[in-house]
Amino acid sequence: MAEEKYKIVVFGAFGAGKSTFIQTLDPQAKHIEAECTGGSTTIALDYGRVQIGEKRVYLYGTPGQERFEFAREIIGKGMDGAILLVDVTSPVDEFVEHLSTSISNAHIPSIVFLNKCDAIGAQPDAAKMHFSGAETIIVSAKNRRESRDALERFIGKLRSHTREEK
Ligand SMILES: Nc1nc2c(ncn2[C@@H]2O[C@H](COP(=O)(O)OP(=O)(O)OP(=O)(O)O)[C@@H](O)[C@H]2O)c(=O)[nH]1
Ligand SMILES: [Mg+2]
Repeated sequence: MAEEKYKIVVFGAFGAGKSTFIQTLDPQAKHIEAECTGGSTTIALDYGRVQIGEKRVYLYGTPGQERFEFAREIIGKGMDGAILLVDVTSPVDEFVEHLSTSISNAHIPSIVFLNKCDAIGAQPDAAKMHFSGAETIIVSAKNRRESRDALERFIGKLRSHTREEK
């Protein structure tokens, strides 16, 4: 049986946990980053691969800083699905709204992962209400089992298709 391939792009604000999520799912994931106050930030992209049964999933993480809009547009080209990763330890702001609207306008399957649910001060219920029109899953990107289960649930909903090349 031919392998199915999916390009999935992870969107989210600065520090939402996109790189952590991809690294947790694929320890061999590649990441281009720069130092910033309090840690590091993605300046180009994250790239990881995950095998789910017959399905090969190519994960692309976008930079969360607002000024990298052009990078998000390029990385998003040809995606089969979009994940919006939301940090539930801080309120949903205008930028996250903007990402959510951009994903809706792309007319591709999408899902909201409510991240950092393990952290003190996490408010998943408030975030869940905010995205009441979308499917949401509670995760901690630091937890491999939770991250993988959430990804599997999303991939399972995507229309099955087979591609020669991506
Ligand atoms: N407690 C907790 N911390 C998390 C979780 N996911 C990520 N973090 C932390 O949040 C911080 C930012 O995580 P990153 O994965 O770098 O976030 P990012 O979305 O890639 O950030 P940018 O590339 O700058 O947009 C790091 O200190 C992570 O360890 C989580 O599920 N729980
Ligand atoms: Mg990052």
